[in-house]
Amino acid sequence: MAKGTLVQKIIDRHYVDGAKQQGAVVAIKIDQTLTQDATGTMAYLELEAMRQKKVATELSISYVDHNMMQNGPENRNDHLYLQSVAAAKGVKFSPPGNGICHQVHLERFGVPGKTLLGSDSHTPTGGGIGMMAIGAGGLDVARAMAGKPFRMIYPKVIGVKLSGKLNPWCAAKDVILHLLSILTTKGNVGTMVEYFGDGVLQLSVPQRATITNMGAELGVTTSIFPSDERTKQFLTAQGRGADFVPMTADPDAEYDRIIEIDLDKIQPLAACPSSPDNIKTIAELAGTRVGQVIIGSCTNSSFRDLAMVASVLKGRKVSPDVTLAIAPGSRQVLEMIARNGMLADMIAAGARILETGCGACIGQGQSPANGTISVRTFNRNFAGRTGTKGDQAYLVSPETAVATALKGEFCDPRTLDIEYPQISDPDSFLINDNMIQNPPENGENVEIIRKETIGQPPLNQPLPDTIDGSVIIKVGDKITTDHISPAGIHLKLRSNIPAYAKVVFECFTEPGKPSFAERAAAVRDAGRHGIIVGRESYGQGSSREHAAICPMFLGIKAVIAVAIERIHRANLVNFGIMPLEFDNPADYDLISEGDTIRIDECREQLSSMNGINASIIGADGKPKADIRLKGPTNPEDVQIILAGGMLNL
Ligand code: MIC
Ligand code: SF4
Repeated sequence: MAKGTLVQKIIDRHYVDGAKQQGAVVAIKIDQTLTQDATGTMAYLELEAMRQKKVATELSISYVDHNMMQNGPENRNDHLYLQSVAAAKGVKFSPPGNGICHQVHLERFGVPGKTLLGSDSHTPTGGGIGMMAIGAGGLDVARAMAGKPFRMIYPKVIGVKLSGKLNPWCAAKDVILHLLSILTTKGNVGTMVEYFGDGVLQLSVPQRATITNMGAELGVTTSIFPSDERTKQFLTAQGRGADFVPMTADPDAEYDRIIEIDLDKIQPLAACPSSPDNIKTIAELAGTRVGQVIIGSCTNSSFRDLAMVASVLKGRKVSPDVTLAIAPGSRQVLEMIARNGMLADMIAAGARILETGCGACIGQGQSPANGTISVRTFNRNFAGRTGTKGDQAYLVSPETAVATALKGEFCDPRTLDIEYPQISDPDSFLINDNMIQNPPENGENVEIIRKETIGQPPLNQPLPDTIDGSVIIKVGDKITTDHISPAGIHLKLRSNIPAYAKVVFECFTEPGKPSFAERAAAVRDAGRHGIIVGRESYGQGSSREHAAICPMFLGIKAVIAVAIERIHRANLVNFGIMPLEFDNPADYDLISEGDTIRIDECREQLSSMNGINASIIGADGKPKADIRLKGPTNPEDVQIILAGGMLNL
């Protein structure tokens, strides 16, 4: 299946080795890489550990967009390290203030038909311009920078056939929210989504990028649009017409599943707390009071989005009951709206203008008040991600957000007595790359700046032969990497693993009781091993490898779950933690926190790739049950785990 698809064509062109067979592991060449600061410091430390003199890709770029609060010296220390290591290794550098990696990459660097690997889960934004753009952990990106191919599951391809045209006030965001209501956030590992059909031409590149960006929430490997006339227009307007390559699927392309979406039928939607697939129509929510509206993030802060918002705000006033904050996605967008007066219209209406960057999306500021509703144009509303415990975050389109900001309550924008501002992409964007720093031809003598908060990635021990594992925590479905390694105020600890490890699973710490980190460290220091037990879709969300590195540092040897998400699974392997899945999902119920999981001859069992026998022993020392677990089924993963992680290899 999947013959003649865009996905297949790009994989064929980049094929290195492996079986071109669904579910098998295939290795592809990576043309471009991107990193951002919150995952980037570890990625470049890992690249240094590989003793790689210079990157081997066509283009590698390091963005600073996540940690920009600079509360304390840590963030700026990271920036200086990133800036200097980029120069030393032949990597371009996009400093704080230049914009969110995905938005800037789309505008200035993305090329149709190329492969892009990024240490951020929303790297598939590049699919909007026809790239095969994939999010991965920092170590995988470091390997790609070193010229190594990227290994992934040869995907199943879901074809999404678009027809018709969006009605006024109905947005690209509503299309992807609609798709999330169909496919949900779980069960899509090993799949790619490819858009085709007449409706595609109705969407501009930034609209397509909104859709592929939030494809990350489906848990698919990536999403992709064809490269067509609209792509050419966009690239030409970015002064990059020469980068255009037409790329479409064959007319008789075979998809594994086809989902048809009629754009005419799309209506304004919201993802309700606290999962991107908890979808309701805005009409259902209309009238509910709202305390905060934020417009921005890599999903919805293009020139089109903000120009539409400014046009609605012009001459009007934000409701006194809400705060409206707006964060432009890139300096290009900010400079354009500043020069054409739209920024002034936003300010005059009462909007608070935030720095260009991730900011509130990753819980850096703008936490909502307790018990109030926050409406955001972002892509994730995982519990607590706003920085407020018990938060109620809703994800909507910029159209719904601005209407809601004016009314102070959920408002279906179609009910506004305002003419819909039809914004088309400009014929030419304002091009100013003067912040991008190009590396010197030979960076060998560049001094790499390492202030005291820049640590080293910790090394693991080879996998022991007997696992005497204590179940440190048992969690339920859809545990995200935000649960495991929270960001927000802790984001500044990303370069300091011992400090960051202290907050692993912080959201589950009960007052007065020892934290996960304390319990795990006690087990580790007693010479035993730690185990995490999860259910469906464990490790959803971000690409942060810290959600593997910190548990590894705390002595975790295995994650046992019903299903583990793609990027997190790869990160576990890279740091020598066994990703194990229950042969019989019902066995999940047999395990309690504090039980012992014993795996004898673990190295041999893992190497057999034939399943693993384990026994559960209750906290009272009595055997409870014997169970079967599924381990990795490809030899490379097994070798990495046996060695105690990729860096040991
Ligand atoms: C996110 O949106 O969760 C992040 C922050 O961009 C992460 C990366 C990180 O944790 O640094 C992601 O999406 O991969
Ligand atoms: Fe930044 Fe949010 Fe996009 Fe992640 S999802 S890259 S935090 S804007």
